[in-house]
Amino acid sequence: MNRKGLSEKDVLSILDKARSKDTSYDKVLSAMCTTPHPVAVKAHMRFIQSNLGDFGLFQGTKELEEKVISLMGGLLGDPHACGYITTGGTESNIQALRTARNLSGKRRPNMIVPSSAHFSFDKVADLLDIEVRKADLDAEFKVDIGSVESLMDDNTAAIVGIAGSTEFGQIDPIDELAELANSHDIFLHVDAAFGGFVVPFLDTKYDFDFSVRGVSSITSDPHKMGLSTIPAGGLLFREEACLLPLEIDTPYLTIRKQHSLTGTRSGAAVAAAYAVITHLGKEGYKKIVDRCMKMTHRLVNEVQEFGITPLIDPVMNIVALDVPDLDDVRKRLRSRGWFTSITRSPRAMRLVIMPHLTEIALTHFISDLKDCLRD
Ligand code: 0PR
Repeated sequence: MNRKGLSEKDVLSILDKARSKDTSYDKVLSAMCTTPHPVAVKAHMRFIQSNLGDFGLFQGTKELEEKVISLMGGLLGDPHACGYITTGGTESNIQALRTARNLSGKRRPNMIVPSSAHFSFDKVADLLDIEVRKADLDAEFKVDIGSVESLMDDNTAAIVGIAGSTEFGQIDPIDELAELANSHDIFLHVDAAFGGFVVPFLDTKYDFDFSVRGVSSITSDPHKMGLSTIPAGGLLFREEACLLPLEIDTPYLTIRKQHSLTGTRSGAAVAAAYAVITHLGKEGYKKIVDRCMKMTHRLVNEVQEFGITPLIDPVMNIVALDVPDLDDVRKRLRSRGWFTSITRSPRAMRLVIMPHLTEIALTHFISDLKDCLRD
């Protein structure tokens, strides 16, 4: 550490230099985060000192958190859902499975996840010592119910379904998973980290949330399509009893008990989530999702004109395109500034059409993709 402090001007100039190396979102088609809504940024700055790790000191922020959970619960089929604002999808998935494992009482627990599950479930398996069993997908990349059933046994503590898979944007048949979970009295967790702020606003209706009997918990992240600031994930449970296995005594804080994985945690992210959710309302989110879906369909229609097809008709604003010479084409696109991503199996070009993408940028991308196929 330097002995004498630098002037504020010098520090800010170092920061600006570092920031200039960061990518602006203009040409990013690989991210699931986006530029936060301005109202979220304002709210975040107002609560920058707030620490929900000791929420007895921050009662106002705690009330906002309860309201956010209730608003998100309402959007996900149960305004009486309980839970808390996490650091993101990974923490929510860890905590949901921790609850499931502890409630099950199994000594050698396993969980069944679709093979399309996010890598956070591999972290869950390692951290919580739960065996992870990956179920096959059907031709449309939804989890195959027969495969889930064949992997279940007496040690199965939880089944996981995804509403908005990271790679394909697909929605698993949550109602069928719920039937399995109900008939075997097993915990069912739905990972809607991405889909939580998309699926409720699609024109097609899906049964994926607490309205399905048997769904025990849901991950849904304000810092993805919720347009809130990072770090804001959501973990929601249908029943208060699900919070008990997470409870830890905190004798020397202003509160007696804590359910969160982290100790100190951002009240700013909670205020930001509250601000953007109440400011946009259902109509605001619907407009954003409609715009992303319109651009997604436009992308698919226009690339089909030069022979590129999607692996499935897009369900949400994530597209997997079957592109020949995938690695070379991606490299060429990268040299033109574009960030694309891939699906693992089958390998395809994965594109996420986030709110930061403009129609003009999309026009350029489609034209660059066409050129890069020929280069
Ligand atoms: N569940 C699903 C379905 C996800 O897609 C993700 C993240 C998670 C859980 C984990 O969420 P957190 O990253 O909030 O813990 N999906 C993206 C990914 O890891 C996140 C992402 C965001 C990737 C921005 C790139 C990026 O630039 O692939």
